[in-house]
Parts: sequence; C-alpha cells; structure tokens
Amino acid sequence: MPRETLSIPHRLESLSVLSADGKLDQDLEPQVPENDLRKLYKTMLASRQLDERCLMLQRQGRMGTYGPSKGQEAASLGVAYSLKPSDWMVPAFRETAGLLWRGWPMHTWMQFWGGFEAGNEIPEGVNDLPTCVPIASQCQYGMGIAWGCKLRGDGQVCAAFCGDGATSEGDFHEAMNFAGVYNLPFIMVVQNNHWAISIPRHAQTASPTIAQKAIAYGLDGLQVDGNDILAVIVAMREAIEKARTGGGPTMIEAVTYRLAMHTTADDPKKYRKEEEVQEWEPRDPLPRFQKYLQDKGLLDDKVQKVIDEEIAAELDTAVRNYEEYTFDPSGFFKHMYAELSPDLEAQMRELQAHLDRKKKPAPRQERAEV
Ligand SMILES: Cc1ncc(C[n+]2csc(CCOP(=O)(O)OP(=O)(O)O)c2C)c(N)n1
Ligand SMILES: [Mg+2]
Repeated sequence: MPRETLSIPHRLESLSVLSADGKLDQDLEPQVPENDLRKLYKTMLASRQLDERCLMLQRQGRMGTYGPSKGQEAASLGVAYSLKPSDWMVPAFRETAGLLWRGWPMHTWMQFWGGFEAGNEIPEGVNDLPTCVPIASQCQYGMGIAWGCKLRGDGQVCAAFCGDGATSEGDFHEAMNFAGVYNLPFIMVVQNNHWAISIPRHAQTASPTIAQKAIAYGLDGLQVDGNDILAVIVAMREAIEKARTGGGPTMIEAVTYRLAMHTTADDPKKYRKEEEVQEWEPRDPLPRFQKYLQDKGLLDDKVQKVIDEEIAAELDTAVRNYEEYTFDPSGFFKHMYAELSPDLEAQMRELQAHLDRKKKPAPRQERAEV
C-alpha cells in the first residue's frame, strides 16, 4: 500500500474528579487520609494568603517585583503532595503552595521576591531546586535529575514544572525527547494557565491540547483539571507509579488559569478581557476543595477558625523574619560553586568592605523584570 493511515499507539486522556462547584465523582476519588486532606486545605489557604500578603508588600514598596500564583495552587500542591519527600521537585515560579508543602518556610518565599539570595537556600533535607524564573530551564534540570535517579537506581522520581509559554522553547522539547529516549523517571507538569505574560494560549501553539505533544516523544500525555487537586493527585500517583517501576516519563498538562496579573510589573487589563477572568473565577481551586471537605464533614466554622488563626500567626512571623533579615552579600557568591575561585573570593571581600564602609543596611532590591 503506497499510502495508508498509520496507527500510532498513544494514550491521551482528560481527567477531573471535582466539578466546578466542588461535587465529587466518587468513582474517581483518590484515597487520601483525612489528616492529609485537612493539611492540604490549610496549605492551599496559606499559599493564597501568602500570595496576597506578598502582593501587598510589593505595593507598599517592601518587596520587589512579585509574580502571583493565585488560582494555580491545586496544580502545584497536588504534585508536591503526591511525591515522596525523597523524590525531586523542580519548581518554576508559581509553586508557592507546592513549596510550602515540601517544607520551604514562608519567609524564604518573601526573600526570593525581595531580591535576596537567601530565598534560594534549599532547606536541609528538601530535594527541590529553588524557584526559577528562566522559562523552560526547569525542563532540562528536571530531566537531568531524573536521569541521575535512573543511573543511581534509587527508585526516586523527579517532577518539574513549566508553563504553557515554556512549551514554545527549545528546552522543553529537548527535555521531552531525551526523557522519552532514555525512558527516565520524569514527570513534566505543564501549568497551562492560558497566558504567557500577554500572549494567550491560542497564540502559543496550534495544538488543540498541550498534552498531545507528549505523543510525538513517545510518552504518555494526560490533560488534567489543574484547578481540581484531587484530579492532580490521581494523575500524579499514576505517573509516579509508572516512573518508579521503570515505565518512563509522563507529561501532564494541568489546565488552570492565572487569576492575577503576570507580575506586579504589568497590567493585564491592557491585554485580556475582564469577562475571561470572571469566567474562570467560579473554577477557583480553593472554594472547590473547601466544599469537598465540608461535604465530607472535615471542615466546619470551628475548624476553619483555628486554621485562620494559625495561618495569620505564621504569616506575621514570616513578615517579621523577612523584614528583620540583614543582607548577607556572600549570598551572591556562595551558591555558585562548591569552592570559590580566588578572583570571586576577592570580589566577595571587596563587596563586604564596601558595605562595611557604607555602614548602613543595603537597600532592598528590585528583582530584574521577569
Ligand atoms: C528564557 C526566558 N525568556 C523570557 C523570559 C521573560 N518571561 C518571564 S515569564 C514569561 C512568560 C512565561 O509564560 P508561561 O511559560 O506560560 O508561564 P507563566 O508566566 O504563565 O506562569 C516570559 C516570556 C524569561 N523569564 N526567561
Ligand atoms: Mg502561562
């Protein structure tokens, strides 16, 4: 036959467990211990409030340019929850909720956006890379770590995040290709929040889904409702199990929405319609998960009050830690190399001497535009 339709084996599904108004599809509900469900809810709420506080701090001139994660908490948290602590996680820059779950203190998140290197200091025993703004770089880092896991044969897996915009970068495709060829224990989580600064999703790719790009690399692709934490957990558990048992990589497209601005440096009213935001607001992951917990009898006004008080206290402490932090210039240098070269050592001493001469705290810095 000179011309025939090829049958290419692939698996491409779309998954959601909670409806937009928080109603459950019982057949798909993942088994999550009740204590974990409460802790997940508290973390999601803490992430939302941390996000709001950072936005206020930026508006008051107390923090640098800030990139909000409002609306994307379920995608980030569902991934972090499903990993074992010994697995690896490579965040992009809207992983507030996932990082809180993995054990990053709130004030570290503030320090990152305040422009301090201390915000990149990985807490002891946490297998994450720091928050990372260069778009799509996370794909290569994550794939490389997964390769390391495979070579060591330690049963660990790696999940990395990127955005819909990142899928137009070469790094994304190189990482997918390599992960497929070497059958790596890698999970690429694409947070499709429908915008890459001012470029809408439809102008980013002609593919009807991002998940289908996995097929070209010989991977499984799965589209999941990224505003439904239960669906993210189901998808991640399957992908992790497959990766851990030698079944190779998965690409998960978490469909979500950036409810806030790209960063505090832009005004989304200039490029997107308010009606679009209003369409997505009812699908906000936080009230959906809240409703699920209420229906299960795990959350009432009394429990909510305790959670609210705990988060308020944690946030106040975080702001205090952030604002009391004294700038450590060695931070610029000490995370680059295991051992500093003599010229970098000299530069570090010179900077320290300069700051000592000025004898006043260095000004807070704006992070370069992201
Ligand atoms: C390599 C690189 N190019 C450009 C930028 C500037 N930039 C910051 S965020 C962004 C858009 C990213 O969109 P997406 O991947 O969808 O992530 P989102 O911001 O929506 O989370 C761009 C182009 C950058 N940080 N890194
Ligand atoms: Mg995006």
